[in-house]
Amino acid sequence: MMLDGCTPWPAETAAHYRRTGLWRGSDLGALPREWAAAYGSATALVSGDTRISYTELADRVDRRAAGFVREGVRPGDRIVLQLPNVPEFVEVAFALFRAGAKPVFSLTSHRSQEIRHLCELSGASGYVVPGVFRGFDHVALGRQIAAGLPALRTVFVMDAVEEAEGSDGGRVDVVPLARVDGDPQPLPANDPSDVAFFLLSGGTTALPKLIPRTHDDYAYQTRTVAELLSLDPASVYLAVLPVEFNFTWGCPGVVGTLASGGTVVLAPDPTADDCFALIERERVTLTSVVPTVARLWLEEREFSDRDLSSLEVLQIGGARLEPELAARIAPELGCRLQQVFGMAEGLLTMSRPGDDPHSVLHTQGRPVSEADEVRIVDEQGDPVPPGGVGELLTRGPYTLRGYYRAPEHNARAFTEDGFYRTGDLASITPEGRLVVEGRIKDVVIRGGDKIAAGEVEAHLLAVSGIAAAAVVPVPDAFLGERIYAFLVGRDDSAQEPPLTALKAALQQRGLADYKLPDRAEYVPRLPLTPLGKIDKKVLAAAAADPARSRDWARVRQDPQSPRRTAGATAPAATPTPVR
Ligand code: J2J
Repeated sequence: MMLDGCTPWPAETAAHYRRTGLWRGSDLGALPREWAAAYGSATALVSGDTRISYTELADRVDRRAAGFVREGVRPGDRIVLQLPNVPEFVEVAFALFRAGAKPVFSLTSHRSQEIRHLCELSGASGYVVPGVFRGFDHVALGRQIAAGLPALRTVFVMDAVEEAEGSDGGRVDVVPLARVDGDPQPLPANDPSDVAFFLLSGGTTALPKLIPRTHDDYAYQTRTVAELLSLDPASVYLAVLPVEFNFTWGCPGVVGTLASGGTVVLAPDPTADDCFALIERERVTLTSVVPTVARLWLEEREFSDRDLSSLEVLQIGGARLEPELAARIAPELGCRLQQVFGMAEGLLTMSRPGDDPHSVLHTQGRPVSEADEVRIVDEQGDPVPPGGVGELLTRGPYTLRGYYRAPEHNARAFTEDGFYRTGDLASITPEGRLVVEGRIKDVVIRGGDKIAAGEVEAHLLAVSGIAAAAVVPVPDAFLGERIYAFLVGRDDSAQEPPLTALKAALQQRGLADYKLPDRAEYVPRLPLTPLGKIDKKVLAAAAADPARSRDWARVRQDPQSPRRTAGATAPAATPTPVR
C-alpha cells in the first residue's frame, strides 16, 4: 500500500517491472544491515577525521531507529530532514527508513517560507536540523513554525542546544540527536512499493512540490547507475554537492556507492581547496558536480599542486554544460567526463564509457534504463519528426506518476497515459542520445539551483511598492543563469524599492537566499503576448541585452495593438485577451 496522496504505478505496469526483475522487493531501511553483512569493516563514510565502517553504520542506524521510535516517530510519519553533508544525514535518513517514517529532503539554505510549506504540505511530525548553521538558527525556526502547526511535535537537533523555551511556549519538544538512541529492536519491514522519502521538485509553480520516491524505484535507480559506472568496493565517491540533491544521493551518489561496497567521502562545501585536498587524501575515484563548480575547479587547477590522479570520472549535470567547458575536463583534470541529465522526478540520461568523444561533449547520453520511455512532442502533444526539438515527456520504472497531494497540478503535469511532462526542450540523435535544447518551464537555473519564477514573483508582489513582477533568467558566464526581475512600481508609492531593499524584504519574508533576484529593472508596464500572458521571451531578450529597446514599456496601451502591456494600469493577473 502506498501512502495516501501518492499516485501508484498502474498495477499491470508494476507487475511488469517486478516480473522483469527491475523491482526486486527492496526495503531501503534494511540496506545498511545487508551492506554490513557483505562489507563489514570496510569504510563506508568519511567526514573530516571521522571514518565509519559498514558495521558501525548499520549499528548506528539500528540504534537511531530505536531512538526515533522511542521519541514517538511512527511508520508513515513525515519528517523534514535539513542537515548538511555530515554522517548524521546518512544515519538519520536510513534510521527513518528503518522506522518506516518518510524523510522530506530539504536544502540547508531553506528558510521559513520553504520549511513552513514543506512541513504543512507533508503534515510533518518532526523536523531534523543542524542547530545554528552558517549563522542561522534552525531550532528557533523550528519552534516558530511549530507554534502555528500542531502536527509538528518534535525538532531534532544535531548540535547541543541550550534548553531555552522559545516562541512556541514550550509546546514543541527539542530533542538532541545524541538522545535519539536506543537498544536495537525488531521493526516491521517496509512495503517495497510504498514511499520511502520525498525529494523536492525544482518546481514550476509558486509553491514547491514533493516527489514521492518508493523503496523499489529508488533501489532500482541507484543499482542501475552504479552498475553502469562499474562501481565496486574500490570506488571512492566524493559528495561535493548537498547530499539531499538527487544527483548526490542516488545517481549513483551516496546510496549507489554504499550498495557497491565503496567509500563515500562527505565534502563540507564544493570549493576547489577542500575538494582537491579530499580527492588527494582519500584517493577519490568518482564525483558529481554542476557546471558552475566544474568551472571553479578548472580555474583553480593551475594554482593547485594537489594530486588528482585517482579521479577516474567526473559527472557533470544539473544545468547546461557548455561544450567549451566540457572539452577542458579530460585534458585539465585528467579524468573522464560523464554528462548527466537528470531530475528528482526520475529520468536520468548519461554518457557511457566508450562513447565517442564528440557525443560525450555534445550530448547528455542515453536513458539509464532500457525500460525508460521518452517522447519528444510539439505544442499539441504530437510526436515531432525524428531529430526534431520538442518537449521531453517520460515514464518508466523510477519516474514518478504524480506529485504528493497535488491532484490539480498532476492533471497538467502528466499525460493521460502517465507520461511526465518535464518542461525541458530536447531532441534525440539517431543513436538515441538526448540533447537538451532549452526549456518551456518557467524556471531559472542558477549555478544548478532551480528557482521557480512564479515563487519569486509571488513574494515580490507582496513587497510594498510593487504592482507587477516578472522574473526571467539572464545568461551568466559563471552561474549559467542569474535571476532578473522586471518590476512595475505602484503609482501611489513614493519610491520604488532599490535592489538591496527588495532583497532585504524577501529575506525578511523568509525566502532562501539563492532565490533572491540578482538584478531588478523598473519598467512602466510589462509586455503581454497576444493571449494576454506576460511575454517572458521578450523580457528574457531584454534582460540579456540592456541596449535593446524597451519599446513595449514605452508605448501606451493600445487596445488595437497586437502586443499589449501589463503593469500598474493593467494588472498582470487580469489581462483581457485581444481578439
Ligand atoms: C541541462 N539541464 C539539465 C543537464 C538537469 C542528476 C543530474 C541532475 C539532476 C537535477 C538530478 C541537466 N543539462 N545536463 O536530479 O539525479 C535541468 C532540467 C531538469 C532539471 C531537474 C540528477 N540536468 N537539468 O538537476 O530535479 O531542466 O535534478 O528538468 O534539480 O534540471 O532539476 P533537479
